[in-house]
Amino acid sequence: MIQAHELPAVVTRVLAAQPIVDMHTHLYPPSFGSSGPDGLMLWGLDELVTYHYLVAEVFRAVPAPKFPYAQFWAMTKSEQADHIWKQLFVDRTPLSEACRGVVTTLSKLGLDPGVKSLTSHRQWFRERDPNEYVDRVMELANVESITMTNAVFDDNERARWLAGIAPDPRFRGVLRFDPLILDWPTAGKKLAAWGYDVESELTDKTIAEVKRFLNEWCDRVQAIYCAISLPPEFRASEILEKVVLPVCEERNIPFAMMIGSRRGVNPELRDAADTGGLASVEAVTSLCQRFPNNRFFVTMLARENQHELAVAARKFGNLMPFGCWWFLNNPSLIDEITRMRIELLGTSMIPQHSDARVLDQLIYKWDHSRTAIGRVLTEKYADLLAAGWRLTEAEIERDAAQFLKGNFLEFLRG
Ligand code: RAT
Ligand code: ZN
Repeated sequence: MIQAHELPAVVTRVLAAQPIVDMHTHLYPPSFGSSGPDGLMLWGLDELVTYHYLVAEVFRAVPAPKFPYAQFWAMTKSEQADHIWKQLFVDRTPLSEACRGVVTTLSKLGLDPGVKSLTSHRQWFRERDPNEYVDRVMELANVESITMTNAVFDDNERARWLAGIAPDPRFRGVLRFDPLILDWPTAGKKLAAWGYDVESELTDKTIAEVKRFLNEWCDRVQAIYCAISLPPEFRASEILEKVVLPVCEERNIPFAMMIGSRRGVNPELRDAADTGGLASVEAVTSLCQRFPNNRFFVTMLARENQHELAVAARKFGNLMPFGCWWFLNNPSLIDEITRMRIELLGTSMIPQHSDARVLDQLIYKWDHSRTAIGRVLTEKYADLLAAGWRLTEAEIERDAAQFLKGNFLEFLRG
């Protein structure tokens, strides 16, 4: 039985020891290309330092037009990294969450985060073998499985799948097809060019052909679920209801909706251009109610949507809230959201995913999240002890396993 004063140490130890199944990342194995401008596997120092969160932050430190966007994008990746390093890590204190993440990652890799120049670290990364490095990072982050985001409308990725990719047991596939739902006219033209007999109207034949497309690609990427990122205004659509949800139901896989991203508010920032907005939880509950044979993973980008989403999950067993996404992936917000979710849902939610784009980020994203989740759990267990519960370490282990792995895998199985 655990005493209150032992809680911080036990919770920290148990969370650290629990391997993670990361349910949403943008990571790829080396077989998708680990170098050059087209390689999909992003890893190493320059990618870490030019993460789009840090691109946004360097333009706060040295704003355009004083430092023109075009000048930044004309630089090589290493030059961009040097610029960001100087502005955010040398001339300023790297206090933001994304900056601290680089510091944590370098420290855990045994590299001095206090250097003025990146040259020697760059050399260290150059000497890594990408394939072995995946193992090293997964071991350091204690991540047992990485879930990819396989964007079928991305020409580079699509070509690689069509050329044939040997499966990598460390990575699992997820089919992502945002344009199909957000921009059917363009997506439909692409499908037609790829040999599917589709028309602009959603006729029975077109529905059958789009289903064939989704099924073929789910098979190809061995999709464990399908996914989309949606704007705040999102409402159900014909193609979602007549094509996507039936395919997910037939395949018995969940559909993940990441709701609230507003794309390209400042296009000059490229990958860092997007912002978030308040969305409608009703759009979610309506789907959960009308499609009881479908299962929905849902994360929302607006802090203001979190409470309503957690309440909705109390009403629908086919709704699984997950993660503190993107601008919510900050300790103060993880603390608030995780606390509220535990109070409303107990252990029946997935507190976090990494959304890592650069392999090395797994190290910090999970280190920081484990700490934030651990603080909340410690307090919740203390409250439970005060209420008269006798808590064992095995119970804490069971909770950690559900939060970091089991709830995701169970919801996949249905
Ligand atoms: O978190 C991010 O890196 C965003 O740029 C998006 O990729 C978002 O996570 C998404 O999956 O759409
Ligand atoms: Zn993402």
